[in-house]
Amino acid sequence: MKKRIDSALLEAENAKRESDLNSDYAALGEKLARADIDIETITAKAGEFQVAVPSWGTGTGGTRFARFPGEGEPRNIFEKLEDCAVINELSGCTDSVSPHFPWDKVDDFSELKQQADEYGLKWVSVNSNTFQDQPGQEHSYKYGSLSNTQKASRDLAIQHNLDVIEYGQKLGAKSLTVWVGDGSNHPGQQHFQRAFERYLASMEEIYKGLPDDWEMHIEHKMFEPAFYSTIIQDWGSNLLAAMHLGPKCKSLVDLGHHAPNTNIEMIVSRLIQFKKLGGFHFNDSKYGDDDLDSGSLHPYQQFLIFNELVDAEYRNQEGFGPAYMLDQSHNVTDPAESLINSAIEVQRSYVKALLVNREALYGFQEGNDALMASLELKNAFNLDVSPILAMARLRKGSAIDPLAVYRQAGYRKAMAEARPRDPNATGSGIV
Ligand code: PSV
Ligand code: MN
Ligand code: MN
Repeated sequence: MKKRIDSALLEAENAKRESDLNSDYAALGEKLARADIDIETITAKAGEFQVAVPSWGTGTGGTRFARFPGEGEPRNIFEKLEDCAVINELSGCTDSVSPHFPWDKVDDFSELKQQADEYGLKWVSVNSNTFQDQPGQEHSYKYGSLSNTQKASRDLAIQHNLDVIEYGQKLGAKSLTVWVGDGSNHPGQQHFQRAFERYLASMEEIYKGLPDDWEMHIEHKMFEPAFYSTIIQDWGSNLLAAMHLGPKCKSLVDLGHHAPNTNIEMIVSRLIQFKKLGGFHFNDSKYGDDDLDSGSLHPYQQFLIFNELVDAEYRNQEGFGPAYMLDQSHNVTDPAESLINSAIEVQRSYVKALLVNREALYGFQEGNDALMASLELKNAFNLDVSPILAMARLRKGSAIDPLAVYRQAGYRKAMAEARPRDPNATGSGIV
């Protein structure tokens, strides 16, 4: 497999840390063994865990006020893929990429697929973009796309989604994620029911174009860019649409798309129960769709979500198999560093959730022992599983300390030279 980080450097950095890791791992293994948990089983599962990287996350995001790009940022999808390869090489848990069209401009899909294959990267969900007009676009999305009152705009948005499915097929992807910015800013501006009917009719056309082995994922979002109402404002509308459309359509949960304090883990449980959980966009937030690094503010919430996911896995819940992905906007960090760190934080939540004694928890729940039930979760959350994560990385040839290797490699500096900044470049993910 083609590498972008010097293997000699990676091995030397790992060698410096290996003996400390072995001691920490042995100590944690002993501790877990006292609770009848086999550390090797957990480490093997950690090694299997993967979360996809969004192509747009590899560049500085920006806000609606400004964008402050860093040196050496990728200028096209091929360079974004290069950064995704680095992120995966070091973290060992991001073996797939999710592209966004037409932000990602591709002339030759086979060339792009070949580059991904060489890096051992897969393509997962493809994302359509009908939340902004493209230069020269004939029928605007200013008043909505799939739910626009004007048929010509709706048709354009439908056709774009069908095109995106075709691009995805060329790359070997298996799902389409649809998020639209449709909504209204003024009470009375939009007839709620008619707008939703138009949206559903448009989505039916896209659904018809899905290949047999594909899924379609709908992303709900409470507000922004529309600030009074949004067509798929929450998981309720999302689920209604997914149920209306059929079994290949499922709901996607982006953590930042809910009101603060929403019990997201319970939404996740409901979607699991009705076989409608399509996937996740992980990120963290304090106020709205802040798109901050995963687990940077609410690691316990992220753990509680994984508690539901691992529970479904444990119970062999039928129809369960969500796609995991990051969806973040990096404004003050090196995007590659944030993505490495965030992927590991998501993996950390998964591993901690594996430590919960499910049968004990069910017993506390049945016996209405609220305190012991909550401690069963809290004790798992409080355990530092870093040695497991580091060991999983070491065993697959990734870095014990990914950020240290990234910085030692001087990757960003090298890219600043290799990728002189295009003064006309626009944002690679400003939403
Ligand atoms: C919308 O806020 C969103 O979360 C959707 O996933 C978009 O595709 C993505 O952000 C674009 O940045
Ligand atoms: Mn998202
Ligand atoms: Mn978002």
